[in-house]
Amino acid sequence: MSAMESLILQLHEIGAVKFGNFKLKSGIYSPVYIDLRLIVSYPSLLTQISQTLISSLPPTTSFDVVCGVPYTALPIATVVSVSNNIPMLMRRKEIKDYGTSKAIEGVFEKDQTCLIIEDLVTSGGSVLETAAPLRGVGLRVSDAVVLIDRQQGGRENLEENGIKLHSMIRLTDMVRVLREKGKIEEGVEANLIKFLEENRRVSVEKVKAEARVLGFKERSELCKNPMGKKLFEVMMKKETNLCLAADVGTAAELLDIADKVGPEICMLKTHVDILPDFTSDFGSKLRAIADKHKFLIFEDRKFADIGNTVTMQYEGGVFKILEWADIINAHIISGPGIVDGLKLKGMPRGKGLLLLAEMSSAGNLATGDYTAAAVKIAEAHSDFVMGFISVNPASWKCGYVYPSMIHATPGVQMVKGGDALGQQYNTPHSVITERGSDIIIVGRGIIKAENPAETAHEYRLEGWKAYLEKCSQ
Ligand code: S5P
Repeated sequence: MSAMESLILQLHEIGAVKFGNFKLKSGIYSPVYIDLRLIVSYPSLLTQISQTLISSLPPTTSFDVVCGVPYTALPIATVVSVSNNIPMLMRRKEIKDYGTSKAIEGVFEKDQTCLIIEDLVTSGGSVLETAAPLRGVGLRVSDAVVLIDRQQGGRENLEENGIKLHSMIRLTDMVRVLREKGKIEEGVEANLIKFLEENRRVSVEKVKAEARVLGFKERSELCKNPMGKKLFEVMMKKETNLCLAADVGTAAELLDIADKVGPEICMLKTHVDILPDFTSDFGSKLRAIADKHKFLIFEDRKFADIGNTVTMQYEGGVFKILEWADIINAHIISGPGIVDGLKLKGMPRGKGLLLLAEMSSAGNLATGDYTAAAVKIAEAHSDFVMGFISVNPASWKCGYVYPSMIHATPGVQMVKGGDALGQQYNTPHSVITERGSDIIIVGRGIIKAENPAETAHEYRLEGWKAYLEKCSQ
């Protein structure tokens, strides 16, 4: 029996490979589920895997250091490093707010070559996520070695990004061996081959964007919603990714602060239902200021009802939001019908919608599967949905990287903290770089300042500096 066959049987034996009908992170159903996190409990198997990984590389592959893709491949990389006496590097998944804030830990020299070690490759996105910061610090990355290749486009996606993928076990080989050894039925193999044919390539757009941070210019070209495009253009032209949350006491004050802060912002966010002196000409007055200073108007109405009701709430009533707001937002609690409803009114007028995929307040329920559902709805309506209200899109497992979508993040102040009612604040730098957002939404940080215009200028500089820093990574 070959070393590869023996490994396949052992992986099956410990339950690291399972057959059935499993929902993957991406939302698709797969007839096979592979969980290699288990291997840490089987040290001799871990050693075998690490040895076979290195011996399966073509002899011409040379490298000075190795780096495992966090987390599952870290123990594999460690064993490779220790048993072959090759130094290892570690990529931080979460960059800390404090301390040295390094993305890559360990000692290395510029222009050294780093071999990436991965346990499982589907699209290749995780390998690219690790390659980007390694390349960012001056290392060369030309090869990656993986224990199992799911054969769903990873090899091609990596090749396009200058990385050759060496796979020890291909999924089809694994299934063939298990069938030959009588571990699974013929039908299971046929089912898997059919699945692979139908899911040959996992979104390349996603993977490419994961590899490097695209700038607003490239992203505006990918954006299907005209208001999203416009927002990207405003941000680039004015060099600002600051949105003012104008939560002031009266309409008069709002118009006053809009005019003062206007030059600093790309977007002004309103809660029109808090203004006691609202009159029907509010919209046209705010529009005139927005046109003068070239910012977009975002009414933070947080629609949440069924499709039919929101069409009326959007268009009618006292506020007539549809007439003056460029952008609105909605919860997805009522399902995708809410987007259909708002789209019915907003699309013909070139408006844009942000979905609340996360919230900034402590204990909120917009997390995990809920966030993933918002992403799915946005993908299905990318002609009208221009992005998300999000808090930490870099942590989303479900594709925050769709580069056409704009992330706007509330809960921003110059220092971390919160208010007495559950609001939680992060800094502009952390929101844009570590948390992967695009726009900082700042309310009390600016409106309660002694000089809001001056303070807005400071936030604008911070936000834009962080954006440029992210692009240069
Ligand atoms: O999750 C959210 C979503 C929004 S839109 N958390 C929020 O705080 N917001 C809004 O952002 C909130 O309604 C308010 O208008 C603004 C934050 O204001 P600040 O004064 O706390 O900066």
